[in-house]
Amino acid sequence: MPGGKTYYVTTPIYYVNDEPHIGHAYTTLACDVLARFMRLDGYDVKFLTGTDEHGQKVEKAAAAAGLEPQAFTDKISGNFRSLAKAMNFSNDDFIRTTEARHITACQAIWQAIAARKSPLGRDNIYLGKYAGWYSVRDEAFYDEGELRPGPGGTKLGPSGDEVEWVEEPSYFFRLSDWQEALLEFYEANPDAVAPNTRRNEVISFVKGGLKDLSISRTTFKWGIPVPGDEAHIMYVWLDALTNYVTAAGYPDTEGADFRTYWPADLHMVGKDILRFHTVYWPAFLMAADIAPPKRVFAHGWWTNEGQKISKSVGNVIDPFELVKTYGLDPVRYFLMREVPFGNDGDFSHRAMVHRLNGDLANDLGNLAQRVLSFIAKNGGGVVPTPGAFAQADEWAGAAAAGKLLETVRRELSQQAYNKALDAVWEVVATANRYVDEQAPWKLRKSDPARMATVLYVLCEALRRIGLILQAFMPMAMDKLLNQLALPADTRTLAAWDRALEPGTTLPAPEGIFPRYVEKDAEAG
Ligand code: ME8
Repeated sequence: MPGGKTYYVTTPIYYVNDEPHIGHAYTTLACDVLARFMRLDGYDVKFLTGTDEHGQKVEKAAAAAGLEPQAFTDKISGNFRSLAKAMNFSNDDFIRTTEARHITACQAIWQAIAARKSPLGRDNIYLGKYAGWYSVRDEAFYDEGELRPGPGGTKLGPSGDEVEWVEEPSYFFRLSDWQEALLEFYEANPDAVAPNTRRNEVISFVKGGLKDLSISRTTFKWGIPVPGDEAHIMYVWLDALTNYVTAAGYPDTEGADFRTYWPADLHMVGKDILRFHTVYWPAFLMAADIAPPKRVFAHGWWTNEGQKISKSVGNVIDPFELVKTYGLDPVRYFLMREVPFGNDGDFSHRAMVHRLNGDLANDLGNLAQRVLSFIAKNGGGVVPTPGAFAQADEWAGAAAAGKLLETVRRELSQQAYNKALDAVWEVVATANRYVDEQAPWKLRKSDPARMATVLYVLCEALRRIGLILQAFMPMAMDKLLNQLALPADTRTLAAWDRALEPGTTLPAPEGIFPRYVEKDAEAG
């Protein structure tokens, strides 16, 4: 799409052997909302997710399941596709790191890095020997100073998982030579790492000095062979990070896909994998003479009723269950609204029900319901014909809704989902107040022309709210816009100012957000 507006957004690729949980759903949802919003706003969007299938952790899990790693990953890689389906994610591609296109890209990026010199004129990749601590859970190397004692004389990495001592021949990436180039990159690109606290964290980490990074392993087999030395397989993080360029067609850097979508506009990640994405990844890319991504945003972590989520505690939140219990769009809404994006958040049943019954059923659902059923009963079931906007407050209400798009665009460009939603709900609240103040049920007798104007203003507010919220709650907003009889080709943001056609017949209104009723309350 030469010259067009394009947007490339990615999730991390998920460890294939994990059961999908709320953290995975959250990261991908944040990307889905942006992808949908940018599409509505006229961008040619590429939204990528997938599974991370190599490495020691997967090899061990396969062995425990009594399968060869390839057969094992083939068997379970569908779990994350099922999650995408259950959450109504609109990804354009799903990558598996065991695919041929990815193996080609990884070997090409290795060769591109190896073929070039570091900024200090040395080989970017050299053969050495690694001796140090490794966490299989994190697939990460740690320094002694980053460890703490665990049970029975073991040592634990920063994430609380046990580390093991590894000694083996290894290729190294000359990360230490990239320190200055990285600092210059952060300086020149103030938006490249977000939020700001994370940016500062990364800069001070890099300023503290970088050590060369082990990028190959020899003591197990499940990985991509190092070109030219097949006794080694590539370090799984170099392999995994490369997925983002694989999906853009690398190594075909002259191809349409790469030229259209690379550098990526946004890599969305959790805070635990910030260093990989904002230190190692841009360094690998610069070494291979590829532009780094424009932005990496690190979001926070969810806890469950105040407790850290972990398999051993048994409090993992299953997104499939959440959707079954509360409904898909309420879950999508809750995750994006409840927590300032970037901060940690707590999931609780109480908070979820509070949002569902409060924001969705009472505020937005009720607004739509009272306006649309009033029109069905008293307005002939058609889009009302407005008179003049006589009163200043009508202009104010309509103007608030009109400005919404600008606000939401600005907030979403900063991944401030909760602020975007706050702005929408301000309009919802203004509209609800407007209904109360204008009391169309009184105007019906006293001034039917004004009643029609008031109802029209409200339908227009609902149209604009619905247009924006399609990115967050696509199915529920489809229902709302259907009830306004809005033609499908005017459901994009290009039609923001295209007001409803008076006289259009409306379908019978129906509730959009059923209230959540506690099981015990139902029984009693
Ligand atoms: O890290 N709350 O994959 P992964 C919020 N394969 N987010 C959470 C979370 C929680 N409780 N728990 C996990 C990997 N996450 C690598 C990525 S990318 C080239 C390779 C998030 O399946 C976590 O922060 O362990 C991360 O962004 C994502 O889930 C996937 O984690």
